[in-house]
Amino acid sequence: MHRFEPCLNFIGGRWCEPKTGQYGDNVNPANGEVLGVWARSGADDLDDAVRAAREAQSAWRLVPAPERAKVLRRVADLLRDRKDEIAQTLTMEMGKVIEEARGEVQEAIDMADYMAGEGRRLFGQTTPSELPDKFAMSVRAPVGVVGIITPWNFPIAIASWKSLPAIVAGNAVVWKPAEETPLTARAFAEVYQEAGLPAGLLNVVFGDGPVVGEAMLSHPGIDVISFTGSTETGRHIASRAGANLKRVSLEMGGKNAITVLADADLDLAVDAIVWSAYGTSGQRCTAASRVIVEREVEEALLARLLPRVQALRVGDGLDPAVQVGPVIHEEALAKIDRYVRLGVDEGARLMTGGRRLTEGTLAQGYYYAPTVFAGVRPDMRIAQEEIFGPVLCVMAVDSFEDAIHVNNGVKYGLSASIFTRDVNRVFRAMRDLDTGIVYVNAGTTGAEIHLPFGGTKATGNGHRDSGQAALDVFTEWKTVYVDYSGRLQRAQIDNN
Ligand code: UN1
Repeated sequence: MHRFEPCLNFIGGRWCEPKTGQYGDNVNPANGEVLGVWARSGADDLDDAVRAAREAQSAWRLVPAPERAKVLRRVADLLRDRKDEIAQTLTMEMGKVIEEARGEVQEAIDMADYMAGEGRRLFGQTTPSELPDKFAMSVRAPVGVVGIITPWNFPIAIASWKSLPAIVAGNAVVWKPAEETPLTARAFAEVYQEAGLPAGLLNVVFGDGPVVGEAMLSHPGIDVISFTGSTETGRHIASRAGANLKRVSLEMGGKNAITVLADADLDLAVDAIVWSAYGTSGQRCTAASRVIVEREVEEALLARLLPRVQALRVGDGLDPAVQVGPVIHEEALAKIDRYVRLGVDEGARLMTGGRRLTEGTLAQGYYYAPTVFAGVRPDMRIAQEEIFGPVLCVMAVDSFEDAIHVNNGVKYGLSASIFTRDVNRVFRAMRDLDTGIVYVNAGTTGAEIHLPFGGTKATGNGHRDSGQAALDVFTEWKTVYVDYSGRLQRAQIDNN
């Protein structure tokens, strides 16, 4: 017997077994326990979900947005009631420490509150017409059915970023959650159900990326795909969905750096580095995996940083004393370790960590020691590629200009941070750092839900999650001209 009931698909308001009859295991990364199973669905299950979504959306688009928003308000309230319970489940299946899990559920609550407010905005634009007695405006129309594909590292926050704006804007959603975090997905779907979201507006199809995800990309009943995950998968999604003329919004990898200039408050910078590099065991797309430090303070920074990293308590995230949980699974552990070996081979100096932790009960889970490399050169692979684990590369530079150059010298462009007390450099950095998010005197993590979230270069494709910008993913601009002159007015006739 498993601790949890099987995670079934949620289609057309009903919980249903997958037509394949197959299931996959949900494993607790803290101790290897199989918590339960999830439906390993096939393309037929997806088909049912899309059909339910299309039907439900044809009525939902006619419901006034302030009425739609009432459901979101109840979603927020139910999430508030269940915050602890959902956070516990999230920690159990994903591994992040409990206070971060609570923070993540709070992110979803905030998004529900924020997007509920959007029900009374969804602002369009009115514009003067070139012609007399004519009115011109552009309004936001729903796109139809939105396919969302979400990762395991923020199983409820990212799902909330995508589903809530989609639904308030009048769309229906077909959601493929990550295989690793089905319980959190189910809990979120239950909240939607109990909040009174009409059947078919949120459908959950559990399954593997190559089966369910792939079927979403070519399904004619899905209008938009919103994806968060690896750049490799995102690239594939973009090309497949592009061939089918679907709009695609992609949030992908990062290789985020914290720059520490010589005039910085070093203690503050160290606090931020520890939090941004090792929070969520480094498994955030916004995690800091590089520190770019002006050479004259490198020694002083390392002297403060290393003891702090060594003192981090690693263990099961349900223990409130633990600061760093496990990584998601064995393959992640192996990948992180391969990068660490590579870093050593490339000539970087391993200062601390660099190994799997197997002491006592840690052996049953997937734990990696918080790791610091120093003497890293910007062209090393460990300084260029996303590791997605608790590994930090420290690089020394000789000037502010070099720091910006090194920050920008990677293929990704999500988040960047700079520590300095020089206001001129703050504004220069704001202008010249080429990422979608810039922090000044704060770490690279901690984006707030009412501002646009996303990145440049290989991190994104120009769209943004969160904030008002999210609405651009889930709506079409519809331009409307109303001529009240009572006669035919021909535009673009030049008779001067
Ligand atoms: C992610 O890692 O995919 O800014 C999202 C942050 C969080 C979101 C991270 N609010 O770190």
